[in-house]
Amino acid sequence: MKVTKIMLLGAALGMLVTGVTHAAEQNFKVVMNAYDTSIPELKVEGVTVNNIRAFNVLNEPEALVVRKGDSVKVTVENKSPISEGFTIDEYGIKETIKAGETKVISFVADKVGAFTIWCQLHPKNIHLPGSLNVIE
Ligand SMILES: [Cu+2]
Repeated sequence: MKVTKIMLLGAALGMLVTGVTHAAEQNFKVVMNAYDTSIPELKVEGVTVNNIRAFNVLNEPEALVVRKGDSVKVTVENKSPISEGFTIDEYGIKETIKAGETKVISFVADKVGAFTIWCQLHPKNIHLPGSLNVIE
């Protein structure tokens, strides 16, 4: 009983060490979701404004964490009703994904740091930015 536990622990540690020492392949699925923020009626200082249509877009998950040297594959599905962008300046990535489409974006994480994933088509207060975190 005790020997089995020690062997299992040894195997788990071995897997951990393997994960740290070898560059891995990292696969992510990111879904761009639109959240309705429409306001049917708004009264401001006696003025009534009707039917303000708006939405926010979120990349889910927002943060991707990888290790330096990893081969990264991000499958991005756009569930927003309009085209959305996926840009990481420091990695030279700038993609446009049409409504309902899915794109696969691949790169090697050769630069360490925290990089903004943002949409080049919309303001950052509407399409909220995410991050790519590449650690040593
Ligand atoms: Cu966008």
